[in-house]
Amino acid sequence: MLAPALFAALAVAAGPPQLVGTVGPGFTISLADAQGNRVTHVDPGTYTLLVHDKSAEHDFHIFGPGGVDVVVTSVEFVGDATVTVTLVDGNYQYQCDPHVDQGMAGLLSVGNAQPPATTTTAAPPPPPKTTTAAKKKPTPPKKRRKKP
Ligand SMILES: [Cu+2]
Repeated sequence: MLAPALFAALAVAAGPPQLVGTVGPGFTISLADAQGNRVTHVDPGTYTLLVHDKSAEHDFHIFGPGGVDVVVTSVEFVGDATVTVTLVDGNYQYQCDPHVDQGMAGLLSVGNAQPPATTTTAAPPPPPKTTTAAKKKPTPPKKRRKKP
């Protein structure tokens, strides 16, 4: 039972470390390591970035310090694409350009950089449960005037 672990250890020793981006098929974008664990921070260095683009409606764009500004997969593209990126200290953002406003973006901090306090992927905490304030409604965006 020890042999598979040994082979795995040998396999990861070769080449630059890999990052794996996934975009689609829904309105989701993510970044993981080669083992599939979500990544929000890495050490500075050169990485192979493999992107699985599962939709013709999304792209995968990463940008940040050190001149990194790469559209790895275009909006129309569906499939896998690989680029090599050299990451330096700082914060990088990866996003789907057409759908940033819908939350299709994530942050990757590198080296000594601290990620900003806000995240785009975390859901807001649920409102406190109350039984008496249930009738309170937010103000409607536009007022309607009734004409007699
Ligand atoms: Cu998109």
